[in-house]
Amino acid sequence: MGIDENNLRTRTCGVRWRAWRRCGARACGDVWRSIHFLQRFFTKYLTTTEYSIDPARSHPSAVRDGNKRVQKNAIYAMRWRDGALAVDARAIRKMCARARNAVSSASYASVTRRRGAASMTPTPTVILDLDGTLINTEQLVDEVVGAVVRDLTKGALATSTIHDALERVRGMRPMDATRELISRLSLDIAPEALLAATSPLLNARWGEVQLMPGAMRLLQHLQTKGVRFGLATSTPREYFALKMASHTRVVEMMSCEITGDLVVRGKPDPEIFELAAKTLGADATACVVIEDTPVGCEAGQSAGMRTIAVPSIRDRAAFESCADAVIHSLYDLDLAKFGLPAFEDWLPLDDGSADAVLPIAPVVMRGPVVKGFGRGAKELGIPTANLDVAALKFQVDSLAPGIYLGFAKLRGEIYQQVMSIGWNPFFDNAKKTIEPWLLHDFGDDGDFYGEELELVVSAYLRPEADFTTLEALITRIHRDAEVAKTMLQREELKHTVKLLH
Ligand code: ADP
Ligand code: RBF
Ligand code: MG
Repeated sequence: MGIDENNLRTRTCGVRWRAWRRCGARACGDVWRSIHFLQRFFTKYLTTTEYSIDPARSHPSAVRDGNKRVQKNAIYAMRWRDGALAVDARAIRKMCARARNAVSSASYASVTRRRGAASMTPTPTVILDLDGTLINTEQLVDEVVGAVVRDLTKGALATSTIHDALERVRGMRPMDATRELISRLSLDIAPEALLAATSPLLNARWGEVQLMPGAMRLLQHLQTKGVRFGLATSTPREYFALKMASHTRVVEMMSCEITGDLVVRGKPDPEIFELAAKTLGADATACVVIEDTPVGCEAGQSAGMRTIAVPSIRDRAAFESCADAVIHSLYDLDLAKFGLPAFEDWLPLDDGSADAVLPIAPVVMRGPVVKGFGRGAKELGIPTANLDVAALKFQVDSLAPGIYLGFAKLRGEIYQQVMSIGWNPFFDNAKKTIEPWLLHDFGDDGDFYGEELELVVSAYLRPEADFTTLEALITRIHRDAEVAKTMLQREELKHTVKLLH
């Protein structure tokens, strides 16, 4: 048997149920909107074990029988998503106020799962890694620790050997990583001594690190949808404060922050994720871990959790056995695949295709047009007016590698542009490039090397991809340009042109 419907109606809902009717069904006026209203209500405010209305299941009978039936379906829906539920009066009042009519009285009520009730899937809890996942520390670590190791070995090791070893130890606690690095590179130094050399240098620079692209969007989305989330980071508490000094908002949003010093064994041991789940009151099977390293994914997997990898290392194959999904950046998270509420900020193209673009906080970059690899126009028939990545490091780091659209200003004129930022996997470039294709035929005036070019990057389109043939790459870039031309006319993106000087 599921939840006793009458009991639920009187005890849990009572006055509030009438308020739902008033605010939801009646105030909203139609069946669909009332379903969505209730859905929002459940996902937003019933936070202990998240319940939600399934519109797909509610809809047919709802349409047939009208609003009364919709409300009944809400109850059924709760039964489908059974679990322990606590409704907090403040949240209900807030919800009702938002829906215009404040509820006159609401008291704390709870519905407890009954024996034998159908087992339901609660909305998962999300456990996030910090370094390389939410904050961009990895380049800094490679730069600082790499330099110390080079000094130590007096140039005996190739830069790529050091870099590979650093990638392998990513995700571990500082002392664990230092030990492992010494062992991998056969360094002649005690771990304590190496750590004493690197940590003051890093501590002096943690303040520089930016949030990873898409990190704040993800956290805000989870918060809005009432999904619980917390941190499980190998960073010890003393570094944590330094790293987060300019990102206090991120810390405030977390329901828990488990730092590396709180566990006996660090990642890849599952202990840190087990402790995070316990602190969040979640079952391991209901947890989704987001990680950038194989070490972290292994830890999550060993804890019995599902894992999403957003690799900060080049070797994507290293995640094959330990991640349930390997994505390119946080922009590409498919939350629905993990039973989480999907992002709602993608703008679909409305042309029957599945294409969509993701508006982002616009990024402006300007500088002289520099030489690239010299193949855009020649090999692809697609010239790209490259900007200097080194001079635009801050802007480039605030964007995930990928394909974007926006506007360009050149010689006082505005153009639409579609661009790639990254390594061009088809050509396997070793160097990151910024490559905007201005959507205009310049004819004989088409040489602007050294001239000042200003760009606004307004929306994300897709990750960089590899292709089996050059033709496939060219076809895809032409499609990107069509998408850009259409979407840049939309009000949601058009206004970003004003950011150009
Ligand atoms: P590179 O590898 O040096 O960037 P490309 O083959 O990509 O060379 O050609 C880019 C150059 O082509 C630009 O720097 C610019 O001078 C010229 N160009 C002509 N038309 C365009 C256009 N529509 N968009 C971008 N660059 C263009
Ligand atoms: N290169 C890739 O290797 N993969 C891509 O998916 C890709 N997409 C692109 C999309 C656009 C809109 C543009 C302008 C370029 C893209 N490129 C991509 C980069 C292309 O390989 C590069 O511009 C040329 O090699 C010239 O350096
Ligand atoms: Mg170019």
